[in-house]
Amino acid sequence: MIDGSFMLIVNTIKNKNQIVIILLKMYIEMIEIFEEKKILSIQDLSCYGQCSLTVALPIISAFGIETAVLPSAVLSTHTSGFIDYTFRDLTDDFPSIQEHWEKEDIYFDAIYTGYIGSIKQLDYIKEIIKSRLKPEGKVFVDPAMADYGEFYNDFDQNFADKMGELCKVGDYILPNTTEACYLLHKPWKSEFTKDEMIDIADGLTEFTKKYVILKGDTNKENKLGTIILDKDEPFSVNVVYNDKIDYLTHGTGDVFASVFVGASVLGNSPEVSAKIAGEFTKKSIEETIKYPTHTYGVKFESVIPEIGDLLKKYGSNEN
Ligand code: PXL
Repeated sequence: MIDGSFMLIVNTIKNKNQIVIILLKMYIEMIEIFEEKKILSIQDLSCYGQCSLTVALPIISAFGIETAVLPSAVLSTHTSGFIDYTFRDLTDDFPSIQEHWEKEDIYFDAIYTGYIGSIKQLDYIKEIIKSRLKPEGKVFVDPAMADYGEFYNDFDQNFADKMGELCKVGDYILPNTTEACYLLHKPWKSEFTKDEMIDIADGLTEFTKKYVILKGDTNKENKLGTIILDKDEPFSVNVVYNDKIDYLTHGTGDVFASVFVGASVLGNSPEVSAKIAGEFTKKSIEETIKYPTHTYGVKFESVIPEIGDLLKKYGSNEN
C-alpha cells in the first residue's frame, strides 16, 4: 500500500524527472542509513601491553562498527618499559593481503593507521588506501612514533619525515605535541603557550587533507585541551577541554585515537569526537590509578560499557 501523503506529494510534482530524482535521493539516503560501516585499522599487534590493535579492536567494535585489522608487526609486548621484546615485521605480507582483498572486493569506510613497522610499509599503506577505501571513505592517521619529547625505540627523524608523507593523505591527523614537533622539525617543550599551540596546529595543516587534531594543550587550569583545526576554515580554531588527571601512563594516545575514530565514523563532528575521546581516556586513567602496579598500559576495558552513554550525552549515533 502506498501511503496517501506520498501520493499527494507525487501528484503535486508535475515533472516526472523530478520524481525520479527525489526517489533516487530517498533510496541513496536509505542505503546510507542501513549500510554497515567497516573500518580497517593498520597498526602493530603487541601481544601484551594494552596498545594499538588490542585497544582499537575492542573499542571500535564497541561502537557497533566492524573492525578489520592489518597488523604492521607482531611484538611480544610494546616497546616502552619492556626489554628483550620480540618483533616480527609483517611488511612483506602487505602486497599479498591487498591483492587478496582486491580479488574479494573488500572495501572500507575508514582506514585508521597507528604504529607502523617499517618505512616501506608507509608506501604500501598509501597503496592500500588508494585501492581499498570507498570513494567517500575517511583516513585517520595517528603518527604514533614518539611521546614526552622522545622517539619510541627504533624511530628517528627520517621515519618522521616519511610519516609526514602518510599524514598528507589523512583526512584527520592525531599527533601529540612531540610527534607534531618532529613532523615540523621544531624543538619540543613540556608546555607550550596557547599561541604556540595554535602556531603548531597551523604548521600541521601542511600534513593533512582536512583536520588537525592536536592533543596536549595544557593552558587551562586542571584541563587538558585538544586543538581542532579545519584546513578549509583557516581562521576557526576550536579547543575541546576535558578534566586533566596528572598521571602518566603508556597507551593513552591509542585509547584516545580509537574512541575518536569510532565516534567520527558514526557521524560526529571532530569537536564532539574529541570530547568523547577525552572523557573516555580520562575515565580509563582513573581506573588505572586504582591499580598502582599496573604501569604498562591503560585500564580502558571497564569503561567500554559507558560508550553508549557518552554518545548520548555529547554526540549522536547516525548509523
Ligand atoms: O602506544 C604506542 C605504541 C604502540 N605500539 C608499540 C609501542 C608503542 C609505544 O611505545 O611500543 C609497539
